[in-house]
Amino acid sequence: MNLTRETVLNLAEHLENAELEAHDVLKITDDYPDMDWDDAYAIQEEIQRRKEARGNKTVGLKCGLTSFAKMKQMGVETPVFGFVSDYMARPDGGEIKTSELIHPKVEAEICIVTRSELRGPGCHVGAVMAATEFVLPAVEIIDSRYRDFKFDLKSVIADNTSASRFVVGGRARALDELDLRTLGVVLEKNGEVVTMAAGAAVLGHPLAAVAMLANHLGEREQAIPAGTFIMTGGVTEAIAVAAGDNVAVRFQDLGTVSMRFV
Ligand code: OOG
Ligand code: MG
Repeated sequence: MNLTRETVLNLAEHLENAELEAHDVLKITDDYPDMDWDDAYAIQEEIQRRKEARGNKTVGLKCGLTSFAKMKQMGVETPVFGFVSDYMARPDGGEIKTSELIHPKVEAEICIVTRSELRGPGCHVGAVMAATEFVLPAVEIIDSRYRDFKFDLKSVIADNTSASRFVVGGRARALDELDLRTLGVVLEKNGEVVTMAAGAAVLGHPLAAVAMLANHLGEREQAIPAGTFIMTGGVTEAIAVAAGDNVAVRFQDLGTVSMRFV
């Protein structure tokens, strides 16, 4: 840790206010070039603590920058981890207000709910398979608080990996009914196919992202509890959306998740 506790608290407040008031800020590493990974996650943890103190429940964990398309789009090579809160959830087929957001983008994500605890180090895809209760589809709406969506890894970790809204689809399937590597995902905006991928785009297997998350938490002496909803990261590049756009993502074997931006 290179930042003082006071700076961590101030940066958490600064970034969370930008989220809640929907205005952009400059990336924090411009002013704090010496901040390290632990500082970045400490700022994110303080944002989580602030939300929980206000009564918002943490309802899931997210992996980000796990697909080659996303890494290429953002110019980074390392996955990042964050959380989602209850107030970020929107119903399938519902409306998403763009006035509450800065510059939203949508991502198609393969998600799981765990049935037993996962604890690193040494967590691997097999352990994640054994701990998976079911698989379900989701669309994440990311909204970096940084100007023009430009950031480096430490800045985006501190900003809770751009977490903003998410929509979970209604059809859950058992893992043994699916091949997550070949599971196809087609993203449509206003009735046109704009991008598509298969599950293997995420680190070769989406559950590898969950193993990385367990190992990341293990370094901090934390575990993924049983019953945790986990988003494994966008399978394609993120797609910018604006008021008036309709998005539908068709997941092979898992149904369609849709939403309208107003
Ligand atoms: C960071 C969050 C990325 C994903 O699924 O890759 C993410 C960003 O690109 O703003 O959630
Ligand atoms: Mg995402």
